[in-house]
Amino acid sequence: MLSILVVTSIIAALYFAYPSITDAKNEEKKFVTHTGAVISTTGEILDPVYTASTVEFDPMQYLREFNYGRVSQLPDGTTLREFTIIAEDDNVMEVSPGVFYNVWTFNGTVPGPTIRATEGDLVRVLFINNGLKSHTMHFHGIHPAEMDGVFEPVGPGGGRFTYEFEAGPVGVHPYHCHVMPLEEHIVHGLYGVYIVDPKEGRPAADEMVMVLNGLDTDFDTENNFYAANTIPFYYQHHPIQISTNQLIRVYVLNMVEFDPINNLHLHGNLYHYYPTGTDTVPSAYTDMITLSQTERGIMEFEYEYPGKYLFHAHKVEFSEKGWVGIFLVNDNPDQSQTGIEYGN
Ligand SMILES: [Cu+2]
Repeated sequence: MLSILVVTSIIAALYFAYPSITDAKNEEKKFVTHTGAVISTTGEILDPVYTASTVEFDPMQYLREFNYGRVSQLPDGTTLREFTIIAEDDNVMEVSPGVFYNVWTFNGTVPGPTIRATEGDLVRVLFINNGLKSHTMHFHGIHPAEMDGVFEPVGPGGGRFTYEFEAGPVGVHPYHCHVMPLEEHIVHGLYGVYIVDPKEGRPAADEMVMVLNGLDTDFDTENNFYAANTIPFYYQHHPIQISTNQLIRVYVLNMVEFDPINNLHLHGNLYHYYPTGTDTVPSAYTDMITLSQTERGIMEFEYEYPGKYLFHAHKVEFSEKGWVGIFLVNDNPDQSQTGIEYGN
């Protein structure tokens, strides 16, 4: 007993005499990129008590929220959609009870807003970098080289860049920061979904977005938490309410870094799957898809029987660390109801 007290006292004395021994803030982290280059980064830890703002994020609101931009018509009849996206990198969010994580955000959330346009529209994005580091917006899709968000870093403290391109091709695409070290800028949260609708539209459906992501809260280039839409276990404890005999359309994007693959299994049902959403004919009717980094697609399904159904990663480690949710299927009293209005 006495020896335990002595050892404890020595450790405590050392801590107060040499706090840097135990101060993780001073540890420099090294990333090995896919090219083999070694990049040093600070991996700094922000104290939430001294941080200006704490991010509030509601995964249920994010799920069905689509940003169509400020809409106007050009003289030639083209629809112009203007968006303002602001990057910040000094906020924290309580991602799990007691776990505060330095999130880097587009418009204050992880993921950033779901940007939506119709094929052929002119998309104009005013990007403002209010962070402490350089950032960009790199959209997947078709656009001129200078709009690719790779070779034009936008400086911190209010740097601006206007990205402008024609919306296309039809599908679901990611956008993300493309500043090195890329893994760091992505895992902290600088990504979102960009949907391009076909001109003729898609059938009416209850539409939602799921970004599959991971959180490396201890900067060791391994994820500690996994989720659909950032907050571990959120949709398990707050089931997504849907109706029987109603078409459900899920735009799914995998943004998990460090782990080579992610996957998505749906219980009690199968879905039609459209990889990247670029084709109008589904390539599979399945209950299981596997996705690598930034792979994405559209899932469509209807439930015939009411009740609770899980959806989750079938990579069990991921589901046990948060990537699991529930669809609560309610009896649809109105069998003629086919879903929310498309495109509003
Ligand atoms: Cu960045």
